[in-house]
Amino acid sequence: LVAAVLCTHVYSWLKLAARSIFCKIIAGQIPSMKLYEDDEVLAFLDIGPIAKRHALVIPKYHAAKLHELPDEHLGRLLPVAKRLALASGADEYNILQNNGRGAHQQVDHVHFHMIPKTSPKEGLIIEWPAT
Ligand code: IU
Repeated sequence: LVAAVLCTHVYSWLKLAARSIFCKIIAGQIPSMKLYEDDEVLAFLDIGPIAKRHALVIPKYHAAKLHELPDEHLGRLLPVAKRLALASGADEYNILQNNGRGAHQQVDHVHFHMIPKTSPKEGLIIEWPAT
C-alpha cells in the first residue's frame, strides 16, 4: 500500500512537472493574486503587467494552445474575461490570446489576457454568477 501511494505521488509529481508553470499556479505550488476561481477556470493578475489590472484567465485543463483545448473546457474563459473587463470598469481594453512563439506565446498553457486601457475602478475580484 505504501509503495502504491508513493508511486501515485511520484507519478502525479512527474505529470505536473511535465506541464506548465500555470498548472503549478492552479495547484497552488506557486502563489498568484487570484481574482476568480471555479472548478474549470482560474483568473489572476499578470506578474508582468503591461497595464494596471492586467489579468489572465486560464482553463484548469492543461492545453498548450487553443486548438488543443477540448471545446468543453472553453466554456467560461471568455465570460470570465468579459466579467473581469466589467469589474475593472474599463470601457477600453484588449482581450488577447497568443499561440506559439512566433505569435508571442511565452507560457505553454492556454490563457486569455484582459488588458484594460483605462482602469477607473479599484477592484477586479468578480462574483459568479454576476449579481
Ligand atoms: P504570453 O501570451 O504567453 O506571451 O503571456 C504570458 C504572460 O504570462 C505574460 O504576460 C507574463 O507576464 C505572464 N506570467 C505570469 O503572470 N506569471 C508567471 O509566472 C509567468 C508569466 I512565467
